[in-house]
This record gives sequence, structure tokens and C-alpha cells, in this order.
Amino acid sequence: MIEDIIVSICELGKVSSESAEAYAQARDKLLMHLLAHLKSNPDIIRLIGINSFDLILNKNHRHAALMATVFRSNDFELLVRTSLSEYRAYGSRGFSSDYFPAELQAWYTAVDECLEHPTQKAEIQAVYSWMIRRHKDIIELLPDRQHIEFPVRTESYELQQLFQELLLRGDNAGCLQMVDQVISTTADLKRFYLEAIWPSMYRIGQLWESNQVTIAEQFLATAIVSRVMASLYQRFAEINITQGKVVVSAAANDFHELGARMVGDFMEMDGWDVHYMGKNNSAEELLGVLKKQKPFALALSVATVFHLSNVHQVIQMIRNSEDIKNLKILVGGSAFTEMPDLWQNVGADGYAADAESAVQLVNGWWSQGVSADKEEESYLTTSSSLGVRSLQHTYLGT
Ligand code: B12
Repeated sequence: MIEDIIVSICELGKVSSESAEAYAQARDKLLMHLLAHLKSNPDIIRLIGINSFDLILNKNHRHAALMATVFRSNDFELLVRTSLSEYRAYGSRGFSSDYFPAELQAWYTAVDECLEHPTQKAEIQAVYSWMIRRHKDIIELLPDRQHIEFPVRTESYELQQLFQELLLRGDNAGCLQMVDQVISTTADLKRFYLEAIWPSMYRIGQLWESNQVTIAEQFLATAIVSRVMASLYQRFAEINITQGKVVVSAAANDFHELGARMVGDFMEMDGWDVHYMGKNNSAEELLGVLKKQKPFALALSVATVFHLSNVHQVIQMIRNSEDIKNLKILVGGSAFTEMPDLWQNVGADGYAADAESAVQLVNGWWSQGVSADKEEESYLTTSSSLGVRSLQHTYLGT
């Protein structure tokens, strides 16, 4: 059971903040040592199969980012759950299952070589030793967790299956035709976003993990969904701004854009003045926009757990900036799906699991804020000088 494994790793004891910091600081050096060890492993060709060293470098960059987050937060559940998804993704691409303990052993040795303080070394190595010892248990869990179904209501099931099939065929015209036929109100639109697009992309992620869909096919599916969303935006987009301003962005280095876009569309349909920034905005760029726009809230979308440390960092930067430190920050995205309490580690004000509840959360903050604190003009005023956005379509309400 995954829960037993999580309990066992939590028994290891906490990693101190000094050790976590030492690991984070030594990341680049650790990676160089790690690669040298892997390259000199006489068995490496068998272990990595047809895969390249570039892939190994990328994989381990992400591993280092993840471990820095795990050590900082002592969130070992995050480590176990991410290991499962990594084992599945790399195992299905021809890595031998013996590769994983060999890689962990190389990390253990790199830590030995790169960290100086004996206590720091011991705390970090204890976690790597645990992972090496429990490797077989992780492998045993893989078949059980292969197909966690996305819950789709029976009424929407056929619609969702058809959309997914069209996406997988790369049939852009079919997708556009489908939405034209089934969507005539904003209620239909929201249902389609949440019950057809979202689960279809989730399923495509599962197929990618088991190597049945390529990165290119993921790009194609995303491009089709973007075109579908743009066509729907055209039909439904006359926005009556009745609420505050919100900036919506994906995390730094995060290339996933549809979650943020969906949240932005839902907020806009609810009367928010949305500044949608898309994917992969650096902390500095995002801060610049926040300082200029002074929004009531920031909605940050985080698709992979490897970017959680960037999110923590940007939130700290916001909290340390006098002029924007009180803005409300909500986070969401697939990084949190399996661990809905994880958001608390990044210092946000709240989390919502989907675009609809994101709107409810911000609306709750807004109504509290408007009645409680009239002084914070810059956060609470709407940019209602804009009034209604000047697109040529009727806002149908909800
Ligand atoms: C398409 C896709 C890609 C595309 C993205 C293209 C693009 N321009 O967007 C590409 C090919 C670039 C890609 C790359 C990678 N991906 Co990818 N990708 C996906 C996939 C299949 C779909 C994402 C998507 O569009 N979903 C649809 C949207 C609508 O869903 P959503 O984001 O979850 O949003 C909903 C809610 O979460 C919520 N929400 C979203 N944002 C926010 C924000 C706020 C504030 C709130 C309140 C709510 C909220 O509202 C939305 C609707 O209700 C997911 C699978 C999945 N489960 O999501 C994997 C997935 C996210 N990717 C994954 C991985 C591992 C990667 C790579 C590391 C793979 C690699 N080896 O290169 C890279 C990382 C690149 C990077 N630096 O970011 C993993 C992450 C696993 C993990 N443990 O972190 C996933 C889950 C796939 C999987 N099953 O393993 N990917």
C-alpha cells in the first residue's frame, strides 16, 4: 500500500533547514558529480536502453529541483508519489528497472563528495538510502496505480470520449465542429471545459506516461484545444467587469498553459478583469507585471511538482515587496491533484482544484475584502474605467 510506504519514509525524521539549504546550494555541483558517476557505470548502456544522456541530464535536473523542495518542506509523501510517476514514465521508455537504484546510488555518492558538513550529509543520505532500500516496494506498487480514472459524470461521458478520440487523431476540424454543435450557452461552455477538455488532457497525460503518446502528440492536442478555446472565447467573450483585477499565470519554467487559460476564462466570465500571462513567466517578469497592475489577486498555475520551488520563491518575493505584499495568491494545477494540502508549503493564500472553485474562492476573498477594508484602494478597486471590454459579443452570464 502506498500509505505504508509513506508512513515508513516519514519515520526517518526531519531534514533540517541547514541541510536542505546546503543541498539546494550544491545542486549544480551535485549534478556534475552524478553525471560523471552514471557515465562511468560499466552497465550504463543496459540500464538506459535506447535513451540518451541528454534525457538523463533533464531527468536529474528535475530530480534535484524536486529533492530541494522535499528537503525544504519535509514533504515525503510528495517524494513517494512523484517517484511512482517517474518510474512509470521512464520504465515505459526502455529504462531498466535496475536503473533507478543505480541513479539513486550515484546521488548518494555525489552527496558524499559535495556536502561538507557531516550532519548535513547524513540527513540527506538517509533519504537516498531509504529510496534505494524501498526501490522494490515502489516497483510493486506500479500496476495498481496504472489507471486512476478521472471522474467524469455519466451525462458527459460520451462527449468526453468523443473529444478525446478527436484530439488523439489530431482532428482540429472535428473538434471545432463538435464544440459548435454542443455549446450554445456559457453553462455548456463551462461544462465542456471541465468535463470534456480537462479529462481528455488528463488521459493524454496518462498515455504519455505509459509511452503510448509522444511529446509531439501532446503539443498537437494542446494546440487544438487552444484553437478550440480561442473560438469559444470569440463567441462568449463580451465581459462585463464587475469585480477586481486578477493576474493569471503559469509558474516559472512551467510550459503548461491550458490550466491557467481555463482559470482566466472562468474568471473573465464571472466579471473579473483578467490579465492572462500564459506559461513560463520568470519571477522577475511576473513581479514587474504585479507591481504595475496592482491586482487584487494572483492565480498561479503549477502543472508539475518540479516547479514548486519556483512558486515558493516567487511568493516569497511578493511577500517581501512592500507595494504588493498583501495581494491574494491562489494556486492550483495538476501538481496539487494528488496532494491537495501541498499548496500550504508554497505560502499561497488558498488553493482550488478546478476553474469553477477558483472563481468561488476569489469571489469569497473579494466580498470579504470589499466590506472589511476600504482603505486598501489599490487592491480593491476594479479597473471599471474600462467598463465592458470592447468585443462584439453578448455576455450571456452564468
Ligand atoms: C499537454 C502536456 C504537456 C505539454 C504542454 C504544452 C502547453 N503548451 O501547454 C508539454 C509537451 C510541453 C509538456 C511537457 C512536460 N510535461 Co506535461 N503534461 C501535459 C498534460 C498531458 C496536459 C496538461 C493540460 O493541458 N491539461 C488540461 C488543463 C485544463 O488541466 P489542468 O492544468 O490540470 O487545469 C485544471 C485544474 O488543475 C485547475 N487549475 C489549473 N491551473 C490552476 C491555477 C489556479 C490558480 C487554480 C485555482 C486552479 C488551476 O483548473 C483546470 C480546470 O479545472 C498533463 C497531464 C495532466 N494530468 O494534466 C501532463 C503533465 C502535467 N506533464 C508532466 C510532465 C512530467 C511533463 C514533463 C516534465 C515531461 C518531459 N519529460 O519533458 C515536461 C515539463 C515541461 C515544463 N518545463 O513544464 C506530468 C507532471 C507529473 C508530475 N508529477 O509533476 C503530467 C501530469 C503528465 C503525467 N501524467 O505524468 N506537457
